[in-house]
This record gives sequence, structure tokens and C-alpha cells, in this order.
Amino acid sequence: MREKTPGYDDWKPLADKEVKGRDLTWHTPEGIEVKPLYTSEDTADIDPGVPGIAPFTRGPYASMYTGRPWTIRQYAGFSTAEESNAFYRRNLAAGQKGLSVAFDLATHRGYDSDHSRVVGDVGKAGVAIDTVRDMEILFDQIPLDQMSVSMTMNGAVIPVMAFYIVAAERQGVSQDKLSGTIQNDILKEFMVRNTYIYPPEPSMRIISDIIAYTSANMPKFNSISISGYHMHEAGATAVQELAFTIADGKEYAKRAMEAGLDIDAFAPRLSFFWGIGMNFFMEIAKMRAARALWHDVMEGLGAQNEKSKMLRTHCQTSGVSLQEQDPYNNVIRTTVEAMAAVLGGTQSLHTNALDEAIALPTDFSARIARNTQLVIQEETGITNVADPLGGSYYIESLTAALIDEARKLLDEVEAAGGMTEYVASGKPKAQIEEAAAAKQASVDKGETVIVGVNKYRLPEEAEIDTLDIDNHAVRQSQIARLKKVREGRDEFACKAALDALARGAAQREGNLLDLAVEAARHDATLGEISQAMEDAYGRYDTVPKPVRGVYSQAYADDDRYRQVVEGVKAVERRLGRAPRLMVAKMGQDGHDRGANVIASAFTDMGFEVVSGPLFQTPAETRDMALENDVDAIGASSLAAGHKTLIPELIGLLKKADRPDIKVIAGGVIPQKDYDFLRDAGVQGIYGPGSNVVECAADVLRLLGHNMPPVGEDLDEAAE
Ligand code: MLC
Ligand code: 5AD
Repeated sequence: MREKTPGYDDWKPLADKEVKGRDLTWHTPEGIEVKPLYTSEDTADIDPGVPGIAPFTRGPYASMYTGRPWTIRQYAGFSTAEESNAFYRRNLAAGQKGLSVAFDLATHRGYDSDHSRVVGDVGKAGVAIDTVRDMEILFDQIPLDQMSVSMTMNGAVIPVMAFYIVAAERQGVSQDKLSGTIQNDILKEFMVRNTYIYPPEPSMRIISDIIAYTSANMPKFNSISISGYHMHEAGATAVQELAFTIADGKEYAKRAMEAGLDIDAFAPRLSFFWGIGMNFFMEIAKMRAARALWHDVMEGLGAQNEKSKMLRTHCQTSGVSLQEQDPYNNVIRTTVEAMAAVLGGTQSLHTNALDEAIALPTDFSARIARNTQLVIQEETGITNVADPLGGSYYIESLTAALIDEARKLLDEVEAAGGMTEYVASGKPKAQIEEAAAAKQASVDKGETVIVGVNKYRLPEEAEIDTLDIDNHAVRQSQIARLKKVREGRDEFACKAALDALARGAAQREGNLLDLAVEAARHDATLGEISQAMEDAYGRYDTVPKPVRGVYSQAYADDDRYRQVVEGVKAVERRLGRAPRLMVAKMGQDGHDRGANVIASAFTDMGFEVVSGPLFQTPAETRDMALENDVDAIGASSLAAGHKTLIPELIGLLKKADRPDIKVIAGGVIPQKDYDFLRDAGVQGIYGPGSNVVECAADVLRLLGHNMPPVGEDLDEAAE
């Protein structure tokens, strides 16, 4: 008989001796205890099965990449339809396989390019699309019966789908031949991404209408991309991302069933989307856990077709993991993340560009990003075996742990009555914000290392070339084309189609996408189609509620933090009230993670924080600042509107005789714009990688309180 091979118990004393008894357990942000070693003892009760067979833990397809590699699908769009089309065609010629359209924020929020609220947004974070004509140009010489197209659209999903269908018609391609994906995931918009237009209830109707329409007319089109990505980017742990995303999917499936659809008629075309960060094994395990969880959810809802239970997914490497400092490190980070996505079994992948933290990709940075995938696909041999990590003691144990933890959270959502209710309670948003604040604190304290940022920082950074978009020129050309389209259309027929859509929205009649396709055929604009529904539904607003206590707890015994808190108190004594900071979000940029982290950290440090709502115009920010008599405004900008909106705000404050209100700027702001902003009167600029406590010390300095430099004694602080 063979002797028992050595196991964990044999290993433990040896390891203890090596590290002199130090505890080697890793407590992950998910609350999972990761041991320093996994052995066959850990997986004795786990059988992960095989790829292509339920519960699909090891992959949705049997042959996986040995049969067909994942789709290299780079998300892109900027400026005009002409420029984006040219960029797509260059990328396809160089090895990209599928398209993925990024729309600008005006389009996301249902405004035409000539609307007064979107002056700083047109063509900036994506391509401006106002009419079918724009969509035709976007896909010029790209045969839509052959190219699968993903469109990231949630708020203005009805006009965008309608434009895509009609643009294909004008190419001679009928809608049954269209393959691709529409994101169409509104629940996560209310939690984290914030490009909603209508309130939750009508938004859910829009989703069911799209699922109904595509399952009847577009059999090759994925009706939804249920997205954890944005939760991940907002700071969610793997367990939160898993549980909330699977719960979102369940909610959409239930709604479609309530609307009378057969689950097996639509579920095979539900798809998923994960964010993949630097926690390598955790991300791989997350993707495997997701497939097993989704399988169970769909069985629970009565699905019979195996394809209904099979989770297919797109992945994108993590934007927040990339840094402005020493940006070539980002190529390495993206490679590691892309490897995790692939070893996790993704169907489609976007790899971020190295200039992520400051601007949209240039041709150069887009090439490196794309080549990261081409090299993995064509040079490494990774595609030769399906689920090569299957059976790894650690991966299988971690997968099982994530399934357990996510189930607990899924049960909590279920107990609350499902995800619509849970989102309405604000709980998931708050949980994610807490995780984000804890992560930021850990980075600021140096516990979480970011090479080139909080460790090994370069004494001097070299500048890199970034893409600059002439927002004014794009807007002018969009306005000209809008005018031409409006002049050339049959106004009467267009109005009749828009009226029918408005009635359909108000009276819950007909299918909204069906009605919008008719309006698009008559060249109704995106703003008009959105407005027809807004008349019935209204526009949704939320007020930010920053979490409290995370920073003060994380920094309980940190000297520098205490110095800042004392500084705030000193200013308070002088002013007779706490110093007031307004955190402002101007334009259609809904990225609020940074703004929320600042608001909660500054509140913890003793500031009185006034959180402005999303989507303000500079004039609205000025009004709110004056009403609240704030000392400083921190404008957070992540979608390139800073050069237009912040100078406008400063001008308005001057006109209101309040030039004393200090304006600082934070977010995604390229170095090359710093001088421009300083000349415009901005008094502090905090790009990615800024330390929040030091940022507060700077604000105190601006308010006339001299903070001692880092490390000096509190007693030396001079007022
Ligand atoms: C695949 N196929 C195989 C196979 N692998 N056939 C045989 N053997 C194999 N090994 C078949 C599939 O069955 C399918 O055919 C076809 O090949 C294509 O494969 P797929 O797996 O469906 O890939 P793809 O078409 O790329 O679709 C992937 C997807 C889809 C299902 C995940 O939803 C998708 O592309 N999503 C992308 C979403 C996206 O890009 N989002 C960007 C978000 S950016 P058939 O006939 O079965 O279809 C963002 C940022 C922001 O959100 O905030 O702005
Ligand atoms: N082009 C390319 N990538 C984009 N991203 C967002 N907008 C664009 C665009 N227009 C990517 C970035 C960002 C993530 C949400 O998607 O990586 O972090």
C-alpha cells in the first residue's frame, strides 16, 4: 500500500518555522480567508465538471478557445461619426475582430448635440450620434450582416437601437441578420454608472420591450449585457459585483416573464460583462463562480434550454487600476488582467490603453492595447487547452468560497423583494461606496501598493502624447448636420411617428422600440425620441448621500490624518463654523466614485460637505455654492469637460462678486491642461493617484491655515 502523501498538516509546521509563526492568512476585501497553501484536501468535495456542460463552471462552450478564440472587441468612439468610423476601420484592419461603440454623454442622456446642457460633452467621451444619418456614417463600409456590434447604451437605448436597425436597413441588411449586443442594463446605472434618463419603473418597461422586440425580430442579437464592470470600477468587491449582477440578471428575466415572454425564448440572448482587476486569481474564480450561480438562478426560474442557463460574457480590464504616474506600467497591469479574463474563460474582451488615466486612446496606445490580446491569442499557446486552470486546488477552493459568499448576498437581495427594491433602498450603492472608500484609504496609507504611485514613485514624470478633441468643432458640425436632417425630412410623418411613440409611452401601449424604429425611419432625432418618452415619464434625479466613518476608522491612529483634523478645527474656530466644501459634478458626466470618496473623506475630517447633484450646469453649481455660502468648490471631472465647464464656473463666481470662493479640480485631467486651468483661476488640481488626506491639507492651506509639511509635529502648525 502507498503511504499517504504529505498534506497541509505536514506542511504547516515547516512554514511556521520559516516565517517564525507569522500568520500568513490573507483576509481579502471580500471577507474571504485565503490560506497560504491549498492541497487536494481542499478540493476533495469539489467536482468542477467539464466545459460546455452544466453548470458550466469551466466555460460555456465545450471546445472553448481550442475551437474559436475569444473576440477581440475594443470599446471605442470619439468626436464625429466620420472620425470614429475611420478609427474602427483602421483597428479592424490591424486585427480587432468585433466592434464596440462608445457614445458621448450627450447621446447617453438623450440630448441632441445642440442642447444647451451638453455644451462641454459633445464628442468628448465617445462619438456624438443625433440621427440615423450619423449611425449610417459610423458604420460606413462596415457590413452589418457580418460584423458583430456591441453598443454601450442604457439611458437612450430606444433611439440608439432604432437608429442601428434603420441604418442597417439603409445598408440593405434586414434586422434578423444583425448580430451584436446592446448593454441595456439600467439597474446598475441607478447603482453606479448614472447615465439613466427615466425613473426606475418606466426604465424597466423599456428593457422588457427591448427583450420582447429582439427575441421576436433579431434572433442573433444579445438583448442585454448585464454588467458588473461598473460596480467593479466603482469599488465593489468581487462578491458584491457577482451577487448584484446576477441579481440584476434575475430581475430582468423575471420582468420579461411577467411581460408574457417564454424564458427559453429570450434567456439564451442574455449576456454578461465583468470588470477584471489586478486580483488575479480572485478574478478568475469570480468568472467561474458567476457561471455556476447563473446556471442555478435560471434553473430556479424554470429554464429548460441549456443555452438559457449558460452564462456568456464580455470582460474589460480595469480602468481604475491604471495610473497617470509612470504610465507604461499600465501595459503590464492590463496584460495581467487580460490573462485573468482569458483564464477565466471570457467570450469577448476589451483591453484598456496605457493612457487610460488621462485621456481616450490614441492610435498608438490603442495598438498596444489590441496587441496585448493578439500576443496572448497567437503567441502563448494559452488557447490550446480548454479551462487550463480547472482542478487547481486554489482556484477551485476560491471559486467555491465566492459562490458561498455571493449566495449570502443574493439571499439578502431576495429577502428585500428583488433587485429593483434593493436598488431603491440605496443599500447596494452604499455598500459599494463603503468598499471604495476603504480601498482608497488603504491606498493612501500605502497598505495597498501601487507601483509608481504610492511606492517607487518617479522623481519626475515624462509627458506622453494624448488625444485631444476639439469639442467646439465637433459640436458645430453636429449642429450643421442636425439642421440638414431636419430640413430634409417629411416633418408631418416624423411628427406623427413621434406622437405615436409619446402615446405608446403614456398609455403603456405597443412596443416602444417598434414605435421608435418608425420615428427613426422618418429621421426623428435622438433628442426628439427621448423627449417623446420623457413627456410621459419625466427625468430622474438623485441626491448623493456620501457614506460616513470609513476614513476616520481607517485612519484612527494616523498622525497626519490627526493633523488635518486639528487643522479643520482651527479653521472652524476662526470662522465660527466648519469650513464648507461643495463637491460639484458638472455636465453629463455621471462618474461619481471620486466625488463620493472626497465627500465622505472630507466629512470624516470635519469639513461640512455640500454634495451637488449630478449633471449640473456651471450656473446651477454657482447658485448652490452661493446659497450654501461655501468656502471652496471641488469640481470632479472624469469625462473631459473640465476645459469648458470649470472656467465657466469661475467666470460666473466672479460675476457674482464671489471670486473668494476657491475652485479646485479633480479627476481625469491631463497634465498638459494644468496651465490652462491655472490661468483660468483653478487653485489646485488633483489627478488620479492623489492622496486624499494631502488634498485636504492643501484645501486648508487655501483657506489660510498653514499645515506643516508631511511628518512634522502638530505643535508646529501655525495658523
Ligand atoms: C464561440 N462560438 C463557438 C465557439 N465559441 N462555436 C463553436 N466553438 C466554440 N468554441 C460561436 C458562438 O456560439 C457564437 O455563435 C459565435 O461563435 C460568437 O461567439 P460568442 O461567444 O457569442 O462571442 P461574441 O459574438 O463576441 O459575443 C460575446 C458576448 C456578447 C455574448 C459576450 O454579448 C458581446 O460581444 N458583448 C460585448 C459587450 C461589450 O463590448 N461591451 C462594452 C462595454 S464598455 P452564435 O450563433 O451562438 O451566436 C462599457 C464602458 C462604459 O460599458 O462604461 O462606457
Ligand atoms: N474609447 C475607448 N475607451 C473608452 N472607455 C470609455 N470611453 C471610451 C472611449 N470613448 C473605456 C475606459 C473606461 C471604461 C469605462 O471604458 O477604459 O475606463
